[in-house]
Order: sequence, then C-alpha cells, then structure tokens
Amino acid sequence: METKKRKKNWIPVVTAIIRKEDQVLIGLRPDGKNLAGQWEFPGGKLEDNETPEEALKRELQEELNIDAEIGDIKLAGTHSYGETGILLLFFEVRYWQGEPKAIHHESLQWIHPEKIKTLDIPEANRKLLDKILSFL
Ligand code: DGT
Repeated sequence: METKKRKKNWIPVVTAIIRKEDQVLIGLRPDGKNLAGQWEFPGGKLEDNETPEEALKRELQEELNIDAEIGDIKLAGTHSYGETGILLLFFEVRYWQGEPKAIHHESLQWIHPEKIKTLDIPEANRKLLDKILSFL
C-alpha cells in the first residue's frame, strides 16, 4: 500500500487584516528574508507560550509600532514551503493607536483589496485571496 508522506513541522503564523475605510495595510518583505520583495499582511510566527492574539499584538508593535486591538479571527489556511507547512491565521484589526511605520518592512501601503491580486504576493496568500476579499 502506498503511504502518504506527512509534513513534520507545522508553523503557526498570525497575520493582520488592518482596515481603514475601504483599504487594507500591506507591507513589502525586506531583502534577506524569505519571500523578499513580496507584499504581505503584517504579522509573523508565534513564540513560545503566546496565544495567537498575543503574538499578533507583539508583531504589530514590533513591525509597525502600533498598539492594536486584535479583532475576530476571519480565516485560516495552510501552505507548504518544501518540508515546512505554515498554518496561517488571519485576524481583523480595526482599532489601533499610533501611525503604522515601516520598521520591519521595506515599505507599507494602504491598498484597495481588489488591487492586491495585481501585486507580487506569497503563494500562500494568493490561493486564499478570494476568501480574504470576500470578508473585506
Ligand atoms: P523570523 O523570526 O524572522 O523567522 O520571522 P517572523 O516571526 O517575523 O515571521 P515571518 O514573517 O518571517 O514568518 C512568516 C512566515 O509566513 C514566512 O514564511 C512567510 C509566511 N507568510 C505567508 N503569507 C504571509 C503573510 O501575509 N504575512 C506574514 N507575516 N507571513 C506570511
């Protein structure tokens, strides 16, 4: 019988759909990181002992210097990069304090969601894009 190979490592990643009027905030991944040059939703990997909401709050503080209120989880998806699988969790963020700054990203932009598909984005996001757009 043929056995299916299972992915060993699943890495949880939390991301924020930060909304202002009819636009969302995306950031350009910097040189030196994997997926450099692609536009992503701000966020990152969970650290030990963090809840997803705590991790996202920390990431938004570190990456954008904002104090965000993490809203509802809107979507989960999976994607494999070689041997590693990522479990992507998307949270809505509607309220925050401070003005987002590109501390970690090459640059930031507020964009109308429909235009995201014209940009270079991670494959993990492209395959979820219709679902992401459906709740925006
Ligand atoms: P580190 O500590 O440098 O490994 O990185 P973190 O914790 O800042 O996380 P990051 O952003 O490097 O890892 C997130 C992983 O998820 C990375 O492999 C890229 C992938 N990914 C796919 N789509 C997205 C997205 O929309 N946003 C973020 N942040 N990551 C995404």
